[in-house]
Amino acid sequence: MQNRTYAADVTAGESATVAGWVHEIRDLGGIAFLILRDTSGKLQIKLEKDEMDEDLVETGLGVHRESVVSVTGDVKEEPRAPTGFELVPESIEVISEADPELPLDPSGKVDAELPTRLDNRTLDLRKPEVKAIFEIRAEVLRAAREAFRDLNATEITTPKIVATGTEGGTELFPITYFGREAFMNQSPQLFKQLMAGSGLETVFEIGPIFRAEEHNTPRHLNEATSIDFESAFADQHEAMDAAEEIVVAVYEAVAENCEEQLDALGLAETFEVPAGDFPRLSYEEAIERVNATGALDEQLVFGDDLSTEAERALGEDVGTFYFITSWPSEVKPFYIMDEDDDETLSTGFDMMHPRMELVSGGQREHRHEKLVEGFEQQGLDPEQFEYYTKMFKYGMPPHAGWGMGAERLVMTMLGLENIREAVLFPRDRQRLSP
Ligand code: AMO
Repeated sequence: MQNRTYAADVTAGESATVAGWVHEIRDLGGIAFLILRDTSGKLQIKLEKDEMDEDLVETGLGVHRESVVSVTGDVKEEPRAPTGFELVPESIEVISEADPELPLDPSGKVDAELPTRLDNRTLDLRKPEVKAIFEIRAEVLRAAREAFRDLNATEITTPKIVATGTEGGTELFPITYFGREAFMNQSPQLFKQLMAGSGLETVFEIGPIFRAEEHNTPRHLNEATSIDFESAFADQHEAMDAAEEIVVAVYEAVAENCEEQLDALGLAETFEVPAGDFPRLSYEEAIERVNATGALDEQLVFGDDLSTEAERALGEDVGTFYFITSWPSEVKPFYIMDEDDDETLSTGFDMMHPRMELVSGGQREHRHEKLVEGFEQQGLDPEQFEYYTKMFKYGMPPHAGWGMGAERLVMTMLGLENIREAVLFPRDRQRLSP
């Protein structure tokens, strides 16, 4: 729209055309205020019943909340107005009239349940504290991309329609691909490894992953966004260093560039950038520590995965981001390499936020024979993965990497209760539209 000025950018003493939504109409009798809201903020529009053109006042007072209007007039300084400015209108044009029955109140005066919010995201994101989540999410992804560039990583995008799964444990979503069975990809795992063996060496991808998780929890989605990293000639320790760098970099960027958004979320005073040097506990140390907290009814033994309760107990005990390293080989997938001196232990690691797991990774098995053995041990048919294993015969360097859940990163960063709050249009057991 030509000549449009954002509400936050008006200058006293100048004429301006502003456009946005009718946030509120305050009718005080002889005088009334139309509060206009746009992406930058709000602006008070003054309507004086006896002084101004009757039609103009009627239009301003008659328009329903959340209608889209454009208003032209002179901007005046007005200390009593919420932003210190007020616009005295010469014309008001109603561009798109809103139904008086709104499914959700964007002014936030009436709270809405999450399902109602998710059904009406357009209206929901008119609230500053909800819009702030997605502005911060965008900053997280932007900063991650920038930090990957510092790690010399090239951004790749890999297929989401695939012939096989890779992440045992969660189910696949089958689809029909020209009459053949295919699946939605659970992880770019195999593709990113193939690229670590290519001339690119160090790669990253930010893209969707699909998991047919049966359970409905506040931390699982059926379509999530994975931030994936893979690097040739790296071991698990260097991969952990990279994960730590990315997390610190995105927190720093949010602290620096999202002051207004943190404020809208009530986090301006408490937001903390982690210092790095996250403790690295071995799996055995981790289970001993969980057992020592006494939080679990049953003691953990070697080979157990960490339940949600165990993760919570350990997170409270450690109190910062931390890694769990040297997981038992049997709980990690075929592509994770075992430790040199102990085949029962793997190079697999998880990075944890005190609330939950954010990252899984490890050094990869790059020796062809061992890799094929691993497939067989996991009950997978190596022939189906030949496109992948074959490349390990043509010069595959040692490599390591990880996957980080973008929604969990945002959720834990902002203290959101439910992961769905960090997704515009979440996919879960119930939700397929919008
Ligand atoms: P994993 O399956 O542990 O590892 O996933 C990595 C990270 O992705 C996020 N995540 C999810 N977030 C929300 N809902 C889900 N259903 C979901 N599933 C995963 C989590 C998790 O820590 N290929 C390996 C990574 C690697 O080794 O490089 C993998 O996918 O934050």
